[in-house]
Amino acid sequence: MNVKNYIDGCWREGDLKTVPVINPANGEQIAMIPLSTQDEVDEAALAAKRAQKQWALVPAPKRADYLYEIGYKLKEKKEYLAELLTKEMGKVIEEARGEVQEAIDMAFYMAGEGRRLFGETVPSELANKFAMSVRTPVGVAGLITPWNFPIAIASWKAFPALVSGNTVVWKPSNESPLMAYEFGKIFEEVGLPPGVVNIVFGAGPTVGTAIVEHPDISIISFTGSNATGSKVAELGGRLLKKVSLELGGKNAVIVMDDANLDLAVEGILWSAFGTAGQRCTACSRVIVHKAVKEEIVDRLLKAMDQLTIGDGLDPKTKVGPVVNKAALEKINHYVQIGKQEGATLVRGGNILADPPYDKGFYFEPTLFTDVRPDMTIAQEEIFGPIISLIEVSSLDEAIEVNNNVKFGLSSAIFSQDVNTIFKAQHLLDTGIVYINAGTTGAEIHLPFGGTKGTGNGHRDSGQAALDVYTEWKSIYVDYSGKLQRAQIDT
Ligand code: UN1
Repeated sequence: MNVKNYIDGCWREGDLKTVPVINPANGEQIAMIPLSTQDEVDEAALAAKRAQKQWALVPAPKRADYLYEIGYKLKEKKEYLAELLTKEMGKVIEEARGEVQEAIDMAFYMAGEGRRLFGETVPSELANKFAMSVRTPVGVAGLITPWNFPIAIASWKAFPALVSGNTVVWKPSNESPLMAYEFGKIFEEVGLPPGVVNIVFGAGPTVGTAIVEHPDISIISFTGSNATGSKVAELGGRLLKKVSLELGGKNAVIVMDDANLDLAVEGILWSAFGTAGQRCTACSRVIVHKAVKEEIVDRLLKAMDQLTIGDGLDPKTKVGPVVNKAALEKINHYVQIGKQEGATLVRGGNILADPPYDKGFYFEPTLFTDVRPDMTIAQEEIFGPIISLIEVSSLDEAIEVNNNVKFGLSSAIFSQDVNTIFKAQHLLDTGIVYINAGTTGAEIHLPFGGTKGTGNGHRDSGQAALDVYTEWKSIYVDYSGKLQRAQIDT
């Protein structure tokens, strides 16, 4: 597969350098993608800017009609897309289907917004004057999306941007660019006007930076690492752009002494080892009440022994590969740090291959116990199948440990006591809280995002996403026939 940029409604070949896309399950090359330059970003931004004027004039319900068509196409191609998604980033096929479904749901949900982009009417303080506020598009949206959810996260950003009248310049990740390529084909098939969505493939430092810096791109929406996110914030901030960031997590599952332990173990397993731990919502810490610690460790070990590791296309596989060699090495590095810091490695901890690790990037599901809350493995995002288990003596201590990290994306608590549950949902300081479920599994019609180092206050998904891609315009209509002045006594 030879992937091309999609700019102004055309597939652009150019004579750009190319890089391979590798299937992380077996090291095979599955496609080549171009490494674009500033020129391609300039062309895409120009096309997007030109198209935006017209697109904003299309009534929102008509813009939404394109999203319905995109949703139907995604549905039609669901199985094909899911398989390709597994091949490009490694997640197991069941999860890949779920991810494509997330994009389908988002298409229909945001299409519904086309008839519901509500503003407000507000009573004026003056007689014979009408006041209202309406949403207007920001302009051209620059979307920079990650490899771990290449179609879902793109849909969280592109669909609200489009329905509210923005056009898009999108840089997908080089690790999993094929969903973007397929998306481009769908945009073409449904007849989305040229320039409304432009897709530019390439390296972050070149293409990403060019998007963030481009004077015609007014809003940047980025999901990815904290290191890159703060660069995006700095650059975008200096240029006074609207910047929406979804960054890392250090999500915990709390297991209280009255928890349903079968359920808790299932929840931990799914959230820690699903997607090989490569979700920003993945469970990376288990904070367990001392009364049930031994029991939880025993049960987790038994359950971990049942996990089949392998190619995600095999329906028996429960844990697929991690995305690339660098990820393997990073995860391995954290395991070594955990051991050095004195945590007890009770299961896993190994790369399942020999150097140079180029035949599939597999890491054993890993469990550390005796982890102290201040250890590096309990503080930093690892993005791999590693659980750090921390013992506590009370709900208050569990909440404090949960909150005492720089991130604030997702948290979960297993308990059957109504007071514990209500206190926890109130005091856990993350943007997403689960009661009696793991830390993953956000639904598309609720706000998605986190507090503290996880972002900068914006949210993907749900109605909240519209706030990212629209500005409020306040409109006053004075029909008194005289000059009335607000705030001035007459
Ligand atoms: C992410 O890991 O970046 O809630 C997104 C979940 C998914 C989305 C995760 N629906 O785990």
